[in-house]
Amino acid sequence: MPTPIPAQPYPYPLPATGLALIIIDMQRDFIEPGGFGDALGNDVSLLRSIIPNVKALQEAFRRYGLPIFQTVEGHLPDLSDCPPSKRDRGHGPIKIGDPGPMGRILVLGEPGNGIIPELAPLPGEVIIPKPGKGAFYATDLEAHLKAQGITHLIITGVTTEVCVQTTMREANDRGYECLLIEDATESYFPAFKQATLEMVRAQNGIVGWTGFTEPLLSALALQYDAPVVA
Ligand code: TIU
Repeated sequence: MPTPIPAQPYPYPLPATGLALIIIDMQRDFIEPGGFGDALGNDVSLLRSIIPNVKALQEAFRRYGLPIFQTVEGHLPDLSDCPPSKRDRGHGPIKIGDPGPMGRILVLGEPGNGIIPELAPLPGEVIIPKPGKGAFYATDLEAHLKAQGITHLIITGVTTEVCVQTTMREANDRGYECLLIEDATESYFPAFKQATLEMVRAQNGIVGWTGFTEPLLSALALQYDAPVVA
């Protein structure tokens, strides 16, 4: 039986099985100075506030043996998976593939492409490299989810209106029940974050649900912490 947990537009049915945590693009490129986010002209310090909540969710999912999928946005060194339109967009002085303070901008395997140390995956945890904004486009995420019988996704990460929203819409169209965690997702643009939250839950949850970290942690503890038998 699913456990209903507080969410908008109505309680989210936390399932007994089939749940996974998705952490989108918590990589140095977007969160630290000198990366892609910075090159696009953004104040990257705005994204740091969610790190403790994403970490708390990551630790809870680890504790309960539930799957965690982290993504990183990045391209092959020869940029064969980067459309010229994406490289040219932004008209900034530094483009994808150019050298930067954390290695080549948005190239897989470069220091800037690494997940921030606070959220570093453990050996064996899945990292999905993705060339697009959505985590389903040109990746094997869906194959992983199907292989593990996942039906419900807890969605976190950055940035809310770009890679997070695109991923949530892709997941929703594929039939996944998605809960976006308000205080575990962030944007360079507070108004865009707010608009995304409202768009997701409008029309009785046209794209899914929005909720907060703490009620989810409490529900997970109730559901998965084994009762102590005297
Ligand atoms: N620029 C921006 O807000 N985001 C991205 O380019 N990628 C992600 O959202 N990960």
